[in-house]
Amino acid sequence: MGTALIYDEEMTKYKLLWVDPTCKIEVPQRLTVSHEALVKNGLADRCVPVPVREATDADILLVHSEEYLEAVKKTPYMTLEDLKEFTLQYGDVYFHPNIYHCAKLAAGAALQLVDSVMTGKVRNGMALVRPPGHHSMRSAANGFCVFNNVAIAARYAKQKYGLKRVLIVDWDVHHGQGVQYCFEDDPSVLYFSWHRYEHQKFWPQLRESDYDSVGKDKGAGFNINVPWNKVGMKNSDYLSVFFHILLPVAYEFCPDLVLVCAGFDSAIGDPEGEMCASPDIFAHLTHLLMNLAGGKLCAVLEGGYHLTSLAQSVCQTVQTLLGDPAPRPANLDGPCQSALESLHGVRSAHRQYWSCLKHAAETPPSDISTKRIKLEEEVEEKTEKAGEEKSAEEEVWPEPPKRVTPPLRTALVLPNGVACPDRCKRFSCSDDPDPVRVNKLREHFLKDADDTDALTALSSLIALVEKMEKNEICNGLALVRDVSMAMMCVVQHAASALSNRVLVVCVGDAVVPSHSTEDGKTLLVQFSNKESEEQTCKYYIPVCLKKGCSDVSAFTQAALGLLLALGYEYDPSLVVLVRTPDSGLPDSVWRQLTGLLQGLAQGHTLVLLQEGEKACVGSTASSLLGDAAPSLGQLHAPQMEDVEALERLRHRLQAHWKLLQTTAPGTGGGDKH
Ligand code: Q9C
Ligand code: ZN
Repeated sequence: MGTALIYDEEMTKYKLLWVDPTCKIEVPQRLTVSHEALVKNGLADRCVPVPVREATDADILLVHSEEYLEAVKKTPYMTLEDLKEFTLQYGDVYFHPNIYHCAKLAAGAALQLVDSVMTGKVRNGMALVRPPGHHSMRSAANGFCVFNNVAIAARYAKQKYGLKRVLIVDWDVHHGQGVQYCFEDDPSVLYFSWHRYEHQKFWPQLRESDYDSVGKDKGAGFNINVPWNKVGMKNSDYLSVFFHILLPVAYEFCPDLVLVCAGFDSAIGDPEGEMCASPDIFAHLTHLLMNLAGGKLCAVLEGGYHLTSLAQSVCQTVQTLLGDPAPRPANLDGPCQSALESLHGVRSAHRQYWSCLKHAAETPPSDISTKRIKLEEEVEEKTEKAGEEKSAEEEVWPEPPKRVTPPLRTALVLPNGVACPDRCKRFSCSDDPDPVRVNKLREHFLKDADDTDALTALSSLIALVEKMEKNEICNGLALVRDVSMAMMCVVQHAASALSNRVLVVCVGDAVVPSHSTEDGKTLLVQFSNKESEEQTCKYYIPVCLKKGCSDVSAFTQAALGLLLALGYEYDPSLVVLVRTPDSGLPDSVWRQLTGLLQGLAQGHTLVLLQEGEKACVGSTASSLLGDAAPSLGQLHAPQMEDVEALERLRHRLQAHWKLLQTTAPGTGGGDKH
């Protein structure tokens, strides 16, 4: 199951024909540089090429009015003067004799992508298109957009394939107000957008881009706006919003298809966004969405105006869609104050609609609005001063390092008699065991010094970890007699290297090496139903859930809002994932967890399972190979006790772990409890 890439040079064949400073950034090279970068990095060749088509009138009318379509249809025949005049009735957009043709191709490209994914021709894909779409409205062009490509695709997908729920993630730095208006009262399409807002000072300066526009009537709760009230937002700010808003809600919503308004003006260097997130953050944003909807994800280009930044971001996105492990997420130092205020505002505005946010703190609306007025004045002063100096200096950032994918994806250490699944390699060091190591293992871990099977298994395990450290193997799975011993053994080995950090995730109540967390080289998170005394160590985190791991909603909430956030901030070089036979964790959740955790440590995940668990080898290996996990179904509200326990834990830990924060200190918005 591959990745579709849709691109057609024809969409480079229109441009601005007159002087207009607001439109001059939207150039044909946006598409050529993106495509050339994909070719240069060998990514285009690995994709399935899918041709564009023209969207039909019927397709376009799914979203736009007949009058508007008829008006746009006339533009190819207009003189320059007519085009200028026609353009004037809309905001921040330009027309060209060939733009109608390109706009039909852009919308058609989105539909071709939906068809390729929905018919199973590919798993996911990206369409590189111009003009973009998310600002265009039922009867108006706007913000460089003519037809609303993604909105049309969502309606088309619902109609043609009978989909019940579509998620639209708009990570472009502008608010896709056209998409919002289209689905405002529609609970079958969940629209999420973050955008530069600056308390309504930034284009398109709409009151309805704020977090309190949550959708209307039946659609209430299905429109999520995250306003950025400052420029300079970084990777931590973006990831915080994913961990504490988008992912919990998306998992609860359980979409049949994910569409991404993939604008890259939210990356560093972009003159419009003025944000500071690095291009490789898109590897993570993509990865984190890739296990929703059984992996059915369609990314459609929107904005992105710094040609180098844009091309890098497009490559990161496509390479991740292809299944290559994401680079280590560096410098996650927690969200800034302003991002926390937004996070808090969004979560409280949506707490009545989503059970995963029910526990979010309420904020008296008066608090925020007075704050807004005060801030507005500050912002005005600042932008005036900064304006002149800023435009001259160019932002610089290092080119994302080439993502080298290990020659072998998944290796398994299995006892004799257990078959190795397809596409994986059975791994053993039995031909060449290092005698020094064997002795060490015998001394430290084995009661019965002559247990050669156990010795071979542990030696193989260590050899496998070493291959992962050298990036010769991406990930692995071992069926072992004693998971506790294997865990201990791996942790001890890995921590012996100076720079290594190991994240150990234990699902179920095995004996864990909790004493190895003192030096910070191991972060241990254990899920079980065993109440344990309150921990004081930053690196040993027992998570106690009432029904252990059998409550899918509670576990998912903990995995997204707690474990992922901790894992990203810790930035391990290896993830060890352990499950005990009695954990109670359903297979679908296990596969989701395995998939999500591969965003860490460049995908270096080692799964340890107890010997008896042969039945899980196939599905676990499938997740390690990068296959999408099955959906969890729409999630219900977790038990109140669990929610409260998780909140208490998050609250206690957020002093040490900044990515766990969801409220700004000093906003009067402390959590309930
Ligand atoms: N600072 C998209 O990214 N406003 N459209 C320009 C000048 C227009 C952006 C204002 C921005 C439109 C798809
Ligand atoms: Zn944009």
